[in-house]
Amino acid sequence: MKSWVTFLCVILFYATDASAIDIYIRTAYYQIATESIYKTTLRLDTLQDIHPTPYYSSQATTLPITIHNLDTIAHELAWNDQLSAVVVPALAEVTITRNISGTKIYTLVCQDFSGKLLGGSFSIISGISNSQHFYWELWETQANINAQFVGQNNGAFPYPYRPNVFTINGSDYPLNMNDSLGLVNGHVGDSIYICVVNVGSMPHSLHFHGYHFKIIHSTMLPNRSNWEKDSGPILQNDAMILLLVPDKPGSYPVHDHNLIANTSNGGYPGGMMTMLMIEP
Ligand SMILES: [Cu+2]
Repeated sequence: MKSWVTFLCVILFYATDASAIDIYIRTAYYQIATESIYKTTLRLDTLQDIHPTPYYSSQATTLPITIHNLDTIAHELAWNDQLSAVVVPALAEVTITRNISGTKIYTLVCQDFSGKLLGGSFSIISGISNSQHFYWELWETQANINAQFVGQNNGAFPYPYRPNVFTINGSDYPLNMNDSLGLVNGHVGDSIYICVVNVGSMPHSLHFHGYHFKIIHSTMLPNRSNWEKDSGPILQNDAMILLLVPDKPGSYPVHDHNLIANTSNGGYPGGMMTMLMIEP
């Protein structure tokens, strides 16, 4: 009997443990092509790395999330579909929960001045964990004033705002060609899910060459579900799931249709662009 109780306790412990996650907020300095910038990240590990780490949930659940703030200022976070926010004090942690269900993307976004301008976000994606999936976090910054946002609890949005660094998952084209999270690899006829999150300070508009995509989910524009398009806006704070089913092989670019965002410090082509690499 005693061993059965121990056994059940162990099972319960692991069942609870498996459905809780820890995320870590950090603001750090990175070199992207010719530019030096600061970026805020919310990652599933304590590494200093500019790449996002989306979490894929395989089942409907109530997910406890412990947010550890590694920065020396407080950060305020809110889900992009909710108004209420949570403050995580400097060098402290706070646990929140989120109900997860359906085919949907839930994105936590920094709301404090520093974290918002430095693009801090974290996504939980449900319903596609067993499918081919990719993730694009869109973020841009203005390198020559970017350091001024670090550690500021409040401030005025920069005017004029002239961003010159445009990134997908924290790197720009062609540096992002070895980003396995974002560079789409697949075959003709595959169902490829692409999650797109815009945590920049301007809308971005993606143009797919070669293929159409179907909008599976959009937080900000829910009435666009099932629209099939080759281009469309990704509004600020929106998180979308796009479905791509390639009808032919080929290597095709995807880029921001606002061509200023297709540059890296003024050089074209660069910035917010990646590739769809489709084999027969
Ligand atoms: Cu184009």
